[in-house]
Amino acid sequence: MTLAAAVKRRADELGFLACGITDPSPIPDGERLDQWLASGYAGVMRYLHRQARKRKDPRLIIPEAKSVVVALDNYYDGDSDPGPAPRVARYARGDDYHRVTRDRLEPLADFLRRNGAKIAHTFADSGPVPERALALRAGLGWIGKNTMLIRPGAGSFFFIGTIFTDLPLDHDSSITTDHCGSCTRCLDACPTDALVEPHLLDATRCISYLTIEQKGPIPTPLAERLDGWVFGCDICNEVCPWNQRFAEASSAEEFRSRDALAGAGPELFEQMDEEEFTRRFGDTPLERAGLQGMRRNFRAAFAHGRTATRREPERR
Ligand code: B12
Ligand code: SF4
Ligand code: SF4
Repeated sequence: MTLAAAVKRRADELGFLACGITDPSPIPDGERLDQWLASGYAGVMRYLHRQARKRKDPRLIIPEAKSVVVALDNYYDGDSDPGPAPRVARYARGDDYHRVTRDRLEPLADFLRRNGAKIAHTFADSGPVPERALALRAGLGWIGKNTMLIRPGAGSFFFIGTIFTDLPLDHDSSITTDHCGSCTRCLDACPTDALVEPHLLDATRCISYLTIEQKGPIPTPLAERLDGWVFGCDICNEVCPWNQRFAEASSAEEFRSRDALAGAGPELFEQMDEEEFTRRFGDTPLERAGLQGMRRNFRAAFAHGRTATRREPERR
């Protein structure tokens, strides 16, 4: 068995959904990133502009790296409907994935070290890594019209983790087949029309950005369409037939739903101070939005309830 095959077998034993290997050479889709940034679609996520060179040329991230091991970490928490507001996106109902997926990658990095790697650096949304582009090139799936990396037979409810290593491993070839076909369910279902065309997301309209990344008020026309979401949004994943058909609950205990907001009323964050917020949510993904952000999100989501915002898409 080649070392590359052994790495994949180890990833499977460790519970990853899939594992592929690519190299850190410049990504062929760098122009997409430039155009996306130039269109202003990144909004206040200025770090994406600052990291653009490295995102386009991953050799700049760790110059000694010869291979990138890419692993998909399933976070699907079962098919429970989050109900009306407050709705928390599935990826944020368990422990904070930045830490969890990196911790889960560590035994795989150890395996590389035991096989001679001097460098085995893990990332999970924790650096300037073009994770979808590398996963695409590692043959792990295709980029759907909702911009997600989708894996045939698995869907898209997973995180993408990477290990940059100096080991020269056999590389996989990318899946070129686009399995979206004529489907447009994600574009039709997006409540804020953030998917401006297939494969093109205006993040400044995306509920995930509006409730987590940006710290200002949520513009009224978009706040009216939050559809009950108070942290992230799953709609363009939920409606995808590949998830409806293939998503299976993760076996990782860390991703089991412990949605601390289930059943919470609109007043939850109104009286809370920073100390209590940190005590209750400090080690959860909600920490990223902060107390002020969660207060803002609750006000908007409860003011414009889930059913009130259901509407026909404007696009077609
Ligand atoms: C910024 C960001 C966001 C922004 C912008 C999202 C976006 N679509 O760009 C916001 C805050 C809106 C967001 C939301 C979400 N995010 Co986010 N996000 C990121 C982050 C940090 C950077 C993404 C980025 O660079 N975007 C800019 C665009 C231009 O780049 P890109 O999407 O990576 O696309 C590249 C390639 O895919 C390729 N490409 C794009 N389209 C096409 C089409 C074709 C045909 C081809 C060949 C190539 C190609 O070219 C692009 C440039 O290199 C990544 C982590 C990372 N380090 O990369 C996570 C990441 C993309 N997010 C993730 C997740 C889980 C989410 C949410 C589901 C969370 C939620 N439930 O709320 C939503 C999904 C919304 C959506 N439809 O994308 C996962 C996605 C896993 C997956 N299966 O794809 C990532 C990879 C984090 C991780 N480590 O797992 N996110
Ligand atoms: S996450 Fe929600 S708001 Fe963002 S593109 Fe998908 S459906 Fe639209
Ligand atoms: S919902 Fe349809 S168009 Fe959108 S990503 Fe899934 S298969 Fe592709």
